[in-house]
Amino acid sequence: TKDRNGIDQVVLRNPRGASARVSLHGGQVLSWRTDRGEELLFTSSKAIFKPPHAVRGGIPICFPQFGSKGALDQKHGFARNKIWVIDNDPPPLHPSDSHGKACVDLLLKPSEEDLKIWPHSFEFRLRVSLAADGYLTLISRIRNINCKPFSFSIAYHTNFSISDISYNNCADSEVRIEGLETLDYLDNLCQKERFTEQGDTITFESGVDRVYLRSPNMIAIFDHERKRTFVIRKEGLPDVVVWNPWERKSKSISDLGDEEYKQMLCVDGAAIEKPITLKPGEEWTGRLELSVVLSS
Ligand code: TA6
Repeated sequence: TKDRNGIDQVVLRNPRGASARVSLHGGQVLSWRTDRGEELLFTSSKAIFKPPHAVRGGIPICFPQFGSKGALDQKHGFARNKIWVIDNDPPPLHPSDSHGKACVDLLLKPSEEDLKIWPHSFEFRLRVSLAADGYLTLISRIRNINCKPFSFSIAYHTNFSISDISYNNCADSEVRIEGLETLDYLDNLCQKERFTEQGDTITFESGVDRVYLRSPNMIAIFDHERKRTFVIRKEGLPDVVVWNPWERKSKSISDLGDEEYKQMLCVDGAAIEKPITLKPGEEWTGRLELSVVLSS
């Protein structure tokens, strides 16, 4: 299918009726639905679907840099702003990564223009797959096809759709994250200073913009009100970004509605603190697997 700007999108469906929609704009997953048709990812009603704008919602891929820290002026790098292509002949992955799954393989290579601002030739292969049980998996393979090493950061900037996060005083509508307890984190709201998490779980009462370091490979987001638990499993992605802009910052983000921060929570599997270095010919693989448990 095509979006309203003529950009191709691929819809993955599993036999039970769960689905995922992937746009070639950014190689971005824009929708992930359960077999009951419930949308699990947040997309802003003000999202702009025209490159070079990045789409506010779903799972933008931040590459080759996260945030503004790095050689590029472009926040979060250029991968999310580019049109990717379908890779019809991807190098094989482990059979368990394809068997019984609906999947699409995408490819991003740097343009002449990209090479001027980031002079490193690479091939970024992304496989998005939807399994029979509704699990959504994103596997990134990044290869250095240059004659000198390069380093990069990466994040799957996942916008989860949640019930009202600002309501967390009421025990019934609590949104919380488990798996980040006792970890060190960098706080973007405090000059990237390093702190150690003290709480048992992470709950929300104001804006949060943090990079949790060296996290376990499984973390969970509990959404009490919606009776949903998202489970994030990851490999090769040691860090976890947690972001919610809250009320004041939302007003400064033009492609986010003033009240929409209540319905979103970004929790990213990422490799940020220690950039990944690839020698010529080397390839890195990072994997993110998302699932949801509905209890009702
Ligand atoms: O930590 C996440 C973050 O870097 C925040 O600072 C926030 O601005 C967010 O990403 C979204 O970035 P964007 O460029 O999409 O507005």
